[in-house]
Amino acid sequence: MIESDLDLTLFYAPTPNGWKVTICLEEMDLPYQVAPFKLGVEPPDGFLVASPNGKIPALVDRRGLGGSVQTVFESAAILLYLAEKTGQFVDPDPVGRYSVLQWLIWQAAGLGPMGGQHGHFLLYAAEKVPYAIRRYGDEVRRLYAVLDAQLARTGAFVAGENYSIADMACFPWIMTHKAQGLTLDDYPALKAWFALVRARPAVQRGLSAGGGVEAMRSRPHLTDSRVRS
Ligand SMILES: N[C@@H](CCC(=O)N[C@@H](CS)C(=O)NCC(=O)O)C(=O)O
Repeated sequence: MIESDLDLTLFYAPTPNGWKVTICLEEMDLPYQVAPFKLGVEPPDGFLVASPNGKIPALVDRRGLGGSVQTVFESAAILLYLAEKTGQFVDPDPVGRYSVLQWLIWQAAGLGPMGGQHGHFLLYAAEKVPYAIRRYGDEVRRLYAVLDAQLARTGAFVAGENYSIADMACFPWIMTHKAQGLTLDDYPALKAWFALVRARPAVQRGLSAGGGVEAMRSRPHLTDSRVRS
């Protein structure tokens, strides 16, 4: 395990699933260190213990539940873990809590994977597969419309009137809209929410964790969130 005086270590790469967690850590004002993970390269020490699925993000909390080391993988589980640890960004009452949980899981099971597949077939697949581009594209557009309607209903944030971990989960996947060939002009409530969330200082700090995308890709190194480059 990586030696540091910090309790929280995040195995991280600058991707939408990674940003969900750095945004959350910044919103909660929790000090953490970023253990860079270069996608497609030999994983760093301790990574597969924290993340048996072999994907980032994964969190190690040296002072976890009951005071012992806790590892958490899957970005939505990490957000929930941090929300419960700090008592922030998830409503304490059951109605509000389930609103947050539904939208958090909706993001993890729908918006994220469908956006990922659409991005892959649209931008990266060596072979152009029109059926796959159409299938995943249609589903991403449907999901954007679902989120737009929800935001029009709440008039504020994803799960209701309060900013929550559900917003932190959705935001990085809406950030990819241009790469997905979408315009937010088609989704007015989503567009307004996106501008509001993007302007949050903690969101900006979360997006530049580890020194930002360029630094992380060219010379990834262990980074302490208390020391900003
Ligand atoms: N459902 C997972 C998805 C994690 C995931 O797909 N991570 C990607 C980066 S965004 C990854 O680690 N890719 C590296 C690989 O597949 O080797 C989560 O939300 O944490």
